[in-house]
Amino acid sequence: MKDSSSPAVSAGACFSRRRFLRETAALGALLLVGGCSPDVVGNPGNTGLAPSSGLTGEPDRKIYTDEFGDPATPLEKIRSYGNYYEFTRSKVGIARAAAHLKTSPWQVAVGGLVRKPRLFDLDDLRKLGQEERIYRLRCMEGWSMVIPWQGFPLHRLLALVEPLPEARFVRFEALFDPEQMPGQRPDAYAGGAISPGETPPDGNQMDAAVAVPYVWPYVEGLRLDEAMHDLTILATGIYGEPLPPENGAPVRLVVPWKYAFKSIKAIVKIELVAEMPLTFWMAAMPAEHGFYANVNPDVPHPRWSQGREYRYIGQDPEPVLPTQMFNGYAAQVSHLYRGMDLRVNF
Ligand SMILES: Nc1nc2c(c(=O)[nH]1)N[C@H]1C(S)=C(S)[C@@H](COP(=O)(O)O)O[C@H]1N2
Ligand SMILES: [Mo]
Repeated sequence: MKDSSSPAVSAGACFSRRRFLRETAALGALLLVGGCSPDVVGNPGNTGLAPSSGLTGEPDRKIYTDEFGDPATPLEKIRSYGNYYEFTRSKVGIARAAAHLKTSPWQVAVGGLVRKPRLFDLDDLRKLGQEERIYRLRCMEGWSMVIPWQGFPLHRLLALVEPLPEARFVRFEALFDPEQMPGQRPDAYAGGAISPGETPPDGNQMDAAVAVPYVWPYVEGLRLDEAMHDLTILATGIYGEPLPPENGAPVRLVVPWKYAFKSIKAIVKIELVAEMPLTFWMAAMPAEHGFYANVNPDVPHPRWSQGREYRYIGQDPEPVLPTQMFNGYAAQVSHLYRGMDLRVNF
């Protein structure tokens, strides 16, 4: 990754100073640190949700932070920057491109190696829960966000269909509908013709040199134990509102310790399988996308370092933070990979 400009670095330093102060704050003390982002109040040792201090001038506004006290990305930013190749290879303008996606009625077919295959409609899914989970989402390209999702743990759905003993992996499939999704049409990205919009923060133009023959639909996969982990959710909302089309409506996967391409949007099918599924990105660019895709600052991407990330919180410049092992969820998930070589299983 290219060196960031000095303003970005100093914003990052400011950011970590705030984190340091927060972590060393007296127990239970409400901490207000000016200078960096004055309207953000950290909440040490919290559940991700801080009560409003009343000092911001908006007494009842709910303040969202992750478990480190890092502020959530504003909804406008979450909606206006991302990846959704079914619509475009641009990282901006996805909201407009996806605005008319028909997300209701919708069904998710859950089957394969299960005792009780079943169709879930949106009501069935909503009944599985609307918990709030504030997670960091770290894209392989070197940017990240903090997103307050609503959803439910995937294990709740898997328990209902009763996986058979032979089931070792879970395969997810997104919607295939070229009429609605222009990126799925045969000529969509022919000849490397793309409309890049904005380049990733490190200046790399993803895919610019490659006319990749994408194989639709978008497919992702998890090992069964990863799928059963309580951090793994199916999300149906953001910031208390239904998921916007551009962020994967009506239902998407969120696996916070893995690079964000694992968090597949617009899911229509979930299958329990015996073999490791071939994912969309493994098929398209195998040298750059492994099956595991755990966030790991020590294993560089073939074209850039993964040691740092731009944290998008709507500041100019955005802060630069050190990327953490398993995206900061190591205590919860590292046991899943004990004894594995994470360079080989990238
Ligand atoms: N179906 C589908 N899911 C997808 C993608 C996609 O192109 N299609 N892109 C992935 C990538 S690379 C990223 S970074 C995240 C972006 O999610 P966001 O736009 O909600 O931030 O979605 C992931 N899920
Ligand atoms: Mo991504």
